[in-house]
Amino acid sequence: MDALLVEAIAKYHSHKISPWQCGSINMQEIAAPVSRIWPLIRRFDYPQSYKSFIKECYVRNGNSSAVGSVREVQIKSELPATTSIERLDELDDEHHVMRFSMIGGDHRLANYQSTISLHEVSDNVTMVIESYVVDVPLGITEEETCAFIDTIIKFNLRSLAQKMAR
Ligand code: A9S
Repeated sequence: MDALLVEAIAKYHSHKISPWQCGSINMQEIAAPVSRIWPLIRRFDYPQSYKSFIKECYVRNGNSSAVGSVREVQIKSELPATTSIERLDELDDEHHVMRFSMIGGDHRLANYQSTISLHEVSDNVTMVIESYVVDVPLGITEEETCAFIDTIIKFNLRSLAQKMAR
């Protein structure tokens, strides 16, 4: 793997995973410059621009790009959950890194913490890296938990890639 990506993973995606948690890293190469992708990623108030499972999103305290902002995500009806309450933990416009946590909602992803970072691989190719840590819910295994979340993240990142290809 490219030395740049190894460094990025070490720097931004090396979460401490407690014994009751699991985590993983997903990557998606997108044929677009960081300058076209980052404006979509950084919109904490508008995740539905590329996240297909989200119907609506409301930011509670108005300023959506301030660390500490809380959003209420309304999930599409065909999914097992209806809402997720999420907090913006970091938004780094210089290094193109964003972190958020799930702090509530009627889903089973307790203490989900996600980091997404963008890396220019060449002048028109960006590598998107997304990692997470989450508590393993009672009744399902670590592998099943990560498989479920990886499927959603891969779907979101493919949607983003398709949106950029248009
Ligand atoms: O939104 C993300 O970036 C990541 C995930 C894993 C979102 C998951 C989800 O929105 C569903 C897709 C509805 C699945 C939540 C919060 C709970 C689920 O069960």
